[in-house]
Amino acid sequence: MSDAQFPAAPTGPLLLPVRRGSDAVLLSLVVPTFNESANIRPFLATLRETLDPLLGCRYEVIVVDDDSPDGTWEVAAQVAKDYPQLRVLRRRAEKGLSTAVIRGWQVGRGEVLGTINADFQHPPSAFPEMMRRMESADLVVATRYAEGGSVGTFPPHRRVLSVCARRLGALMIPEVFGRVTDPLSGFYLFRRQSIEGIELRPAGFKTLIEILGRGSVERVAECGYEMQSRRSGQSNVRWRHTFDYLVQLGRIRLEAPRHR
Ligand SMILES: Nc1nc2c(ncn2[C@@H]2O[C@H](COP(=O)(O)OP(=O)(O)O)[C@@H](O)[C@H]2O)c(=O)[nH]1
Ligand SMILES: [Mg+2]
Repeated sequence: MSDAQFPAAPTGPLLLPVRRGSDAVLLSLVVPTFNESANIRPFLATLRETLDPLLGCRYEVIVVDDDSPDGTWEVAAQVAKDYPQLRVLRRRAEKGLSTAVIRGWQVGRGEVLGTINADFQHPPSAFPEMMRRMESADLVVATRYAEGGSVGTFPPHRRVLSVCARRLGALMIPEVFGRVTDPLSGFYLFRRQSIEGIELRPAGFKTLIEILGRGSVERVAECGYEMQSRRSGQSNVRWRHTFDYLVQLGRIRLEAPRHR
C-alpha cells in the first residue's frame, strides 16, 4: 500500500482552530493504535454496528496509527475501502498516544470529538447513552468508578498504579481531579468548542486531564462502564509513561490558568 493513500498527519502546535465551513458532522471519534493488527478489524466492525444505527453518516472514525510494525495501518486502510465514515492517518514523524489523539481531532470535522481504545477494553455499546448525555453536557466521561462502572479484570499491579496516579493527580491538580470520578479515562466525548484556540501540551498517555485542565468545559456528565480485558496483543504502557505523567501534571499545574 503506497504512502499516497494516507493523508499526512498535521504538524505544529497541538491546537484546534475555530471551525469554519459547512461540512461538519456530529461526531469525530479518534481511535489511536499501535500494534493492534489483530484487534482493529473486528473492533471497527463492532464500532460500526453501534454508530451506524445511532448516527447514520453523521459521524467519522479516525484511526491514528504510529506506523505500527505489525501493519495495523494497512489493515485499517483495507477496512476503510468499505467503510466511508472511516479515515486512517499513518504517522511517522511523531509518536505517542496523546499526540495521536489530538492530531486525529485536528483533522476531524465533528462538533463533538471523542476517543476510544482499539483493544476492546472500552465497550462501544456505551455510545448511545454517552451521546444522549452529550445533549446537555460539554463533556461525557465513560467511567470505571461510578454507578454501573467497574475495573473488571484489571491486573492488580495496574490497579495499584492507577490508585497512586489518581491520588497524586488529586494532590497536584485538585480542580481537575475533583470534577470527574475517572480523570484518567481514555474513553470520553466533548464539544470541539471547549478546546478551540487552546494549545494542548500533553505528555505520554493521558488526554482527558488536558481537556479538563486547559479547556473551557462547564457541564460534565458521566456514564459508568465495565472495563473489559484487552482482546488480543499487549499493553503499550511502559515505565517511562510514569515519568511522562508527572511531567504532564506539573505542566497543567503551572500553565493552566485556573490552577495558578
Ligand atoms: N497512535 C498510538 N496509539 C497508541 C500508542 N500507545 C498506545 N496506543 C493505543 O492506545 C490505546 C490504549 O493503549 P494500551 O496499550 O491498550 O494501554 P492500556 O490500555 O493502558 O494498557 C490502544 O488502542 C493502543 O493501540 C502510541 O504510541 N501511538
Ligand atoms: Mg488497553
